Amino acid sequence: HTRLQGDWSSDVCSSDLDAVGRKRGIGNGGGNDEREQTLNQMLAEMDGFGTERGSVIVLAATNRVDVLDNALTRPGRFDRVIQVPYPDLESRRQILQVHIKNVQVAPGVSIDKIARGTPGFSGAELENLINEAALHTAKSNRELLDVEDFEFARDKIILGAERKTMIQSVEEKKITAYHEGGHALLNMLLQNTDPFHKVTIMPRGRALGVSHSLPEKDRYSHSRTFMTERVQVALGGLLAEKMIFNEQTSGASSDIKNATNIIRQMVCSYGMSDQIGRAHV
Ligand code: NHX
Ligand code: ZN
Repeated sequence: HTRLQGDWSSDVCSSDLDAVGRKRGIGNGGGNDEREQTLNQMLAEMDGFGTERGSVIVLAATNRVDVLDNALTRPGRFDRVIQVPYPDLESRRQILQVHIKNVQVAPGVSIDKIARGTPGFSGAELENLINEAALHTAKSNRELLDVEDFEFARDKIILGAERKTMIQSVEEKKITAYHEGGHALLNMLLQNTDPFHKVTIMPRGRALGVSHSLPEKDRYSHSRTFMTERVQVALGGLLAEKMIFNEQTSGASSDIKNATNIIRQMVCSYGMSDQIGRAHV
């Protein structure tokens, strides 16, 4: 959020920079004079006009640098640009540590495990995770947030709400169970995968079931072996369906997409194909 301090008109003290600072003159609904005036004045003040030089400090934040007016991002306007990436493993630990002080957790709850299971979560999402876990605890009239509460909260945030009223036949549940079992087995059998975490056939959001692994550390590059094994795990669900039922279902679409994306990257971006670089027509 934007914090405008000093002599800046006192009624604008907190807003999103992308609301005020959106590119001018490209028909953002039209008749947005007030916003343009605000932006123009802000630009002028940032240049040091209209106030004593140096008395206006503009601190702003945005997730949409791409929509900001060019005049705002030009050199001389903001002196410092600080990128705030999604928190890495250690940062997630520290963020969780901060928010977890507000609740009481049961023995056995490992901040490290929660942090490992939440790659790509923002600080706000981590805070939300603890809130959702606390709600789950409160709903069952308990006081201490346990491991299961955190699992529940994470699954809800990643996959969506449980679909408790969804009626499935035993046969459908069996297909899902074998499908997830296929992922799980390959995850455990292969040597270079992230450690297996859990499977569930509780339908959530669009998913009938999922299989989870837990990364032990942040990865900044992936080996060919790791990527190949990821593809094998992704295809393990469909493989199990075929082996057990001699049949397949449409549900494997996200796995196929996933596997295809990894393979495409391996071939097209990382040169991990035997063919690349050779003369082949
Ligand atoms: C449907 N869902 O859409 C039903 C409800 C093969 C046992 N008719 O691979 O749930 O079939 O290992 C992101 C997340 C498509 C994108 C979930 C795109 C789910 C999930 C379809 C298990 N687990 N498939 C899986 C599954 C489905 C789907 C998604 C997605 C199934 C499979 C969904
Ligand atoms: Zn699957």
